Amino acid sequence: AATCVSNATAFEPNYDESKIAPYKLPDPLVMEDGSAVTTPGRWENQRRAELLELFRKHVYGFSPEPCQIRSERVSEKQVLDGKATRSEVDVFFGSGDDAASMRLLIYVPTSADGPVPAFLGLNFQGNHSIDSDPSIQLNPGWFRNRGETTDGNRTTEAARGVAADRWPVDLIVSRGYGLVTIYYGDIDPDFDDGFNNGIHGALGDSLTGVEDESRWGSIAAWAYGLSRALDYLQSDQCPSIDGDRVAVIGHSRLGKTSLWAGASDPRFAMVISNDSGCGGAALSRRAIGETVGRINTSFPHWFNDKFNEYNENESALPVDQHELLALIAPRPLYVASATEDRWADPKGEFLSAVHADPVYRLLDTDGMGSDAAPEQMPSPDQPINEGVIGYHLRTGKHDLTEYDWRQYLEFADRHLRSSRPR
Ligand code: GTR
Repeated sequence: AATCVSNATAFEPNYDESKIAPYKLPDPLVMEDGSAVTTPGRWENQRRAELLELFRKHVYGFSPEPCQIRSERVSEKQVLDGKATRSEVDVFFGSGDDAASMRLLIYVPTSADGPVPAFLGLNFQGNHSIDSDPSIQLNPGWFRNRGETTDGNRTTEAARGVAADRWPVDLIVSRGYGLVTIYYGDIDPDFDDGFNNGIHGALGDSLTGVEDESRWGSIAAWAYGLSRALDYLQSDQCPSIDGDRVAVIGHSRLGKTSLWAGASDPRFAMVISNDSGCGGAALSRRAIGETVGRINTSFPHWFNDKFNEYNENESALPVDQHELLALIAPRPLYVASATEDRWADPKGEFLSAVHADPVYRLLDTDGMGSDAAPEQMPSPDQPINEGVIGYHLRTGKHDLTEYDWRQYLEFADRHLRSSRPR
């Protein structure tokens, strides 16, 4: 993203593997007291909870308990030559008239003969950037400035349809899936205001008994919004989508967000991390490309304040990001990287999946497939997708492309096709 160097002091990223300081990853299958986790029950009942708590305390922050939601359908229209029904639905964080809200843009295939599985993901440039149809309302909220698509932190008509490449609606719907997307700024505007705006401001008072330094950052707020969207998709208000078969997807900072959403909310049936990098899938201890210190300097609001203690001090972290992936086990997880996206450390993203594999195997799945996790990174454009953890390294830049989507659709065909009893 264009913002990555704006407010930085001199920072030279390291891209040289030989300069990585020796590190030891924490073992997801060893409790903090040193005892081994050797049964699925001990993982589920003890270690998983312990790790979640550690990520809340040291990395993403504690979020409030789920609030009540209510919803209001704003529009409904047949689109794509009648192939899909598109609707806009406002979901409110709370029952009061003045509760904060986010707007869901929802596509459902019209040919479906029952509730469909769906992808749910936040978008960067507004729902009106997914599709150039002028009947989608321009989002009235705060936007990071980005060329002619914005003017003084407001979106402009020029933003219509600009992100259509990242959201191949026709392809998704033709394959029998629904798509639900939300502008991330509806939940929390992406700038540092001391955690006061967005739902931080609206719901923050309900978060009590948490040290200031461990209160929720923006990634946790965005993930909280995704969980409330899932509340809606699982409710009677949304009969066309099967809320038990929702894959949460995100790119980059929103990939970090989909991982935290999937880790903290086990109702997400599948989780996709597209080029999520530092604070997402990439191992922090490698410190290749973007580092903990760098991300906390550029984006002080994404993580909790305590995460700053690990700037240039990653080995002091009680967790690393493979354990975030492990929190998603045994549910299907797909991690994707891109060859030119060195800032996000593709190898660190791959290794994270490899080191989450033992937890998946303990939980009786085939992890990354075959008998053991792969030792080598796959070649570009050679997905690993036989198991319940998928991975690919796409040729090209930091982006979410049709190639990526085709892999996710194939993976979803394997794992989300048949409905599961609730
Ligand atoms: C960059 C940031 C990355 C990634 C990216 C994005 O500036 O350094 O961690 O999140 O933004 O979200 O596009």
